[in-house]
Amino acid sequence: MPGINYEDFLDLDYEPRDSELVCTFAVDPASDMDMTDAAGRVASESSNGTWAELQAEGSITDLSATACAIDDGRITVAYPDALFEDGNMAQVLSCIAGNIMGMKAVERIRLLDCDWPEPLATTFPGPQFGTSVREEIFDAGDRPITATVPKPKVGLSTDQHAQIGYEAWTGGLDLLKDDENLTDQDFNPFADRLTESLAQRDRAEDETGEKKSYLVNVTADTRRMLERVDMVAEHGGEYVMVDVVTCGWSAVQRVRERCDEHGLAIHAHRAMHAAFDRIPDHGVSMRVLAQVSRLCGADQLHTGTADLGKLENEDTAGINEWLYTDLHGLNDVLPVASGGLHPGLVPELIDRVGTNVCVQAGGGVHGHPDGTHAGAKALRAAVDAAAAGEDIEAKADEVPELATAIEKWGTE
Ligand code: CAP
Ligand code: MG
Repeated sequence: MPGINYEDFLDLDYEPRDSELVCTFAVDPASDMDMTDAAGRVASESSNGTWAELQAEGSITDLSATACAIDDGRITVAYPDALFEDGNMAQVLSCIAGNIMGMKAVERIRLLDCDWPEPLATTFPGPQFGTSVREEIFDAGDRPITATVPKPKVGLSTDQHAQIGYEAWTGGLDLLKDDENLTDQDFNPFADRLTESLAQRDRAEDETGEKKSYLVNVTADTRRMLERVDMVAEHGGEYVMVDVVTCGWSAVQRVRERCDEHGLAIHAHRAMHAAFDRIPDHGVSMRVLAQVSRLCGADQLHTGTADLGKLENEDTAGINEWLYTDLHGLNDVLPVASGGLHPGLVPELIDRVGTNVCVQAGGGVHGHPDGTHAGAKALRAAVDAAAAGEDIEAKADEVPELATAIEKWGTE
């Protein structure tokens, strides 16, 4: 009986089967290791191998992954379908982004990309709505939908928060969004905020004749999240917001299941993603986190501002493109551009990411010299102009709030 050792996991002539999950890693081997040695160890440790050569007695199911290509610091690994449990993202990630991230055989390792095969991908639900929210909820036509998050992030009372929502909605924005660290604290309890904000939403809808909605942050342990999802449905919301990385994929899967029962959409915020994806040669790429979010069922997902805003971004346009492409019949995902945006940046943003997105601005709305309502008008005017291919400066001649925003923040 042959032993199972690291070399058994390397076969550069191997052609992955259609049913296999194929992952690409960037690998910097440890100083005493060459790329071939490192590749065998990546495939081994992420599937069924370990450091010791095994004497496999009798017949066992062969669940070995195969390192099948090495090219320019990158390795390709194919994983057999039977290695994975259906619809269990935690288990999948424990294989492909687990122990290998810390093994001494590599100096650095980054999971760059995954090619998800149909048998595995279709055990996940994918988004319930995806980009169709623009049409189905808002009837937004060719323009991006718009959102704003009250600032300061925390500390506003429930009344103040709901009032800001009213001003933003009546100023022309589609969505009010909670900030990531606002959940259910004493200064602004979840249940009160939900009901008061939705009451203001109804008022804003009556006054504007436009559909408005609220991204209320349900993030917590799973039990509390599910209770909050039920409350949102009961009070007539359309969405919940979940911080998908901090609460974990298994929790997201449960929320997706519950949202399906209620017909609620999921807005995926991604706080902590940079702990995985910011160092370019280590960790898990945002591209893969986006893939995981889609499989688990996020309808809209923060993917950055294509480098226009305040935060580091990884290939926003490329990730968005992937979120739109066919994935074995699963719905697509609406990308959300957010982080340091203001009206003057919108034309360039839309140039870089297109109009099938949500444009989200906090400081760039509430920091307007004339307040939230004026800031909302300015952002909506900028989005309308850019989506229609009109010059933003010409639009500013018609919309004084936009002129003031441009005067304050410029157009770059
Ligand atoms: C934006 C934001 C969002 C970030 C998240 C903030 O506020 O509310 O959480 O955009 O980052 O707290 O920073 P501003 P990303 O509009 O005032 O910048 O979208 O990259 O995941
Ligand atoms: Mg935030």
